[in-house]
This record gives sequence, structure tokens and C-alpha cells, in this order.
Amino acid sequence: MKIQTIELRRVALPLVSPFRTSFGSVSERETILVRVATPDAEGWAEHAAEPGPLYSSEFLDGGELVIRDHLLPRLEAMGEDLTAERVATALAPVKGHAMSKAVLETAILDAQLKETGVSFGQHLGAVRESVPAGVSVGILDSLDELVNAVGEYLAQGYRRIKLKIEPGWDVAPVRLVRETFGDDILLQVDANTAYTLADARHLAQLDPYDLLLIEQPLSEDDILGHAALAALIRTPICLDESIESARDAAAAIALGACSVINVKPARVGGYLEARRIHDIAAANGVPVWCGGMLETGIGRAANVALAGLPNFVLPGDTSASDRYYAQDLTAPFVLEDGALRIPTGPGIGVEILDDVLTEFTTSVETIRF
Ligand code: OSB
Ligand code: MG
Repeated sequence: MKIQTIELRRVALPLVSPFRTSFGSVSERETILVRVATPDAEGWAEHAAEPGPLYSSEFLDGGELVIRDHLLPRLEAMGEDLTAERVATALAPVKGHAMSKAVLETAILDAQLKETGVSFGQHLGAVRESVPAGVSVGILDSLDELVNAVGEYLAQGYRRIKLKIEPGWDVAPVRLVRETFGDDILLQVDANTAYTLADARHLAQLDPYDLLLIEQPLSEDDILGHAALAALIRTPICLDESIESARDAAAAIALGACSVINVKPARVGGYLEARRIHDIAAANGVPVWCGGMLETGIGRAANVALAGLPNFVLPGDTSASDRYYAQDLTAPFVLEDGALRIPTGPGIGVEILDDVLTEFTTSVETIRF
């Protein structure tokens, strides 16, 4: 594939409400959009990192630097031999930086698929036209606010509720949501590494509430800790931060550290590795679901396509645009009967709204290949 230019565009979009997790609070989503121009197509993708290295070691300024100084030169050196399938191998000598690698592979894959008229869903192997949507509910200031927020999301049709938890905001919110909304709603929690194995007895207090899963209770590098915790609590353990590759997924499953996996393409270096995790999990009877990083319509489009694969059997954090943004960068993703439709156009299948893009852009850098 011949690449003419790569544009790195910083954007900042206000969130409809602040989103608080055990590692911090954000009120706007900053990201780097990558636009790959070829003679026949334009590929787009969105960096998943946040401004600070709090979810993982990656952060936006670091990502911009590593893309410009370490990743793009390796892709440029491949000349016209470059294809999306060769990106990961070309970038493998650079350690880490999965999200920065992912945004490049995804933008190149988008351009490549647009050149051939194939959608992400078709290319990845989606087997449905729409995907059930869950919603991730941040930590709030009071239990009253939480009940209101969950009630609203359920009224909108969300098929599963995920509560962010941390020490001091765990058993009581879960109990209250169960008591208020009943035993039939699909409910799960996400700790973003906020606990240690010493909290096992405390976390066992979640057992009576029939949660689908507890996501990433312990440190990302504590695989054996998760395996030990699995023997001490009844709630199934799902890993997010710990799984950075298909090899990690295979090891975590083999060691009994998780019985569910949150697949976030950016965290694992892209959609091609994400699909391998899907396949390994399927082969082991481990269900997966698609996570999110508060993506705009650009990143959401590709996530929704991935969530159409057969072993994505649990609703994902693939919420509608208006859960995050009053104005998205693309036509909004909307809930239809609690599900989002997978775009069918070439590549990610969504058009970027130029005027909105301009409004939220804070800087642009163009690199000529
Ligand atoms: O751990 O899943 C997470 C958002 C930012 C960083 C980490 C996480 C999240 C979410 C929200 O839970 C997912 C979404 O709605 O995009
Ligand atoms: Mg998570």
C-alpha cells in the first residue's frame, strides 16, 4: 500500500458528565486521531490513551512522541510493502506502546478496507447486524445519584449495567442497585486494580448479588493473585488491564486467573490481535465482551464491528454516543432496542463531520511519507 501522508490530530471533546473510576476522573475526552491518506482512500483511527498514565503506562503525549519518532519511521521504511497485516511485525522491536501501535494499524486497516470496499465487520468476521449495549457507570458522589443514573440508563434500554467500584464504593452500591432494580438486570462491577488479595473476604461480600463478573479487581501484573482470588469468591473474574496480548489471554486462562475477558483492541495492539484473543477464548469456552475507552464515533465504529464476532456473548461497554458526547465526531451511534447497529460501509463505515472535527481540534501535525 502506498501511503502519502499521516496526520496526527489532537482533539478534545467535552463529556456530558465527568467519568470517575478508581484511578481518576475525566470531564473531557482528549485523544489523537490518526488519518492515513493513500492515493485512493483515507483511513481513520483514534488513540485510546488518556492524558495521564493512570489506566495503563500509556499516555497521550508519550503516544504522540513514540508514534512520530519510533513507530512511523519503521512503517515508512517498508515502502509500498506496508499492509495492515504487516504493521505489528514491523513495530514489534519497539517494546510496549500497544495503544500507539493499535491506532496506526487500525488507520492503515481502515484505508486498506476502504480501497477494497470491505467493512470492518465483514473483515473481522462479524456474525450479527447489531450488538447489545451495556453501560459503564462511573463512581458518583452519592447513592441517590447512582440510583437515578442507573434508572435512566435502564429506561433508555441498556441491556447491562457495569458499576465502577473502589474501596468505600463497592458492596453498598451493588446492594442498592440490586434491591432497586431487581434480580433480572445484568449487573457487573469494574475495580480497575483497586484491591489486593488481602481484600478477598471483603470482595466475597459481593457474592450474594449474582454479578455477571468482577473486572480487574487486582493489579494488572497479579495473574496468580487473580487465580487465588477466583478460589475465594463466587463472582466470576474478568480481566481487562492484565490482558495485553493473545499470549497473556492463553496464560491467564490456563492459570485459572479469569473466566471472562474484556477485549479492548487498543490495549492489545489492534483489532487483529483482539480477534486472536477472541479465538483463543472461544477455543477454551471463555466468553468475551468488548470494552471501551470512551471512544468517539471513530473508535466506536470499529469496536462495534468487533463485538459482532460469535464469542462476544456478553453486552459490551459499547454505549450510544449520547452516553458520552452531546456532539460526536460522526453521526451518533444510537440505541435501537438496547443495541447498536454495526456499520456496513467500507472500512469503519462512518463519515467524520468536518465542521465538528474542526471545532474540537486543538492541533494538527502532518507527516509526509
Ligand atoms: O476499565 O473499562 C475500563 C473507561 C476508561 C478507561 C478504562 C475503562 C473505562 C470504562 C468505560 O469502563 C468504557 C466505555 O464506556 O467506553
Ligand atoms: Mg475495565
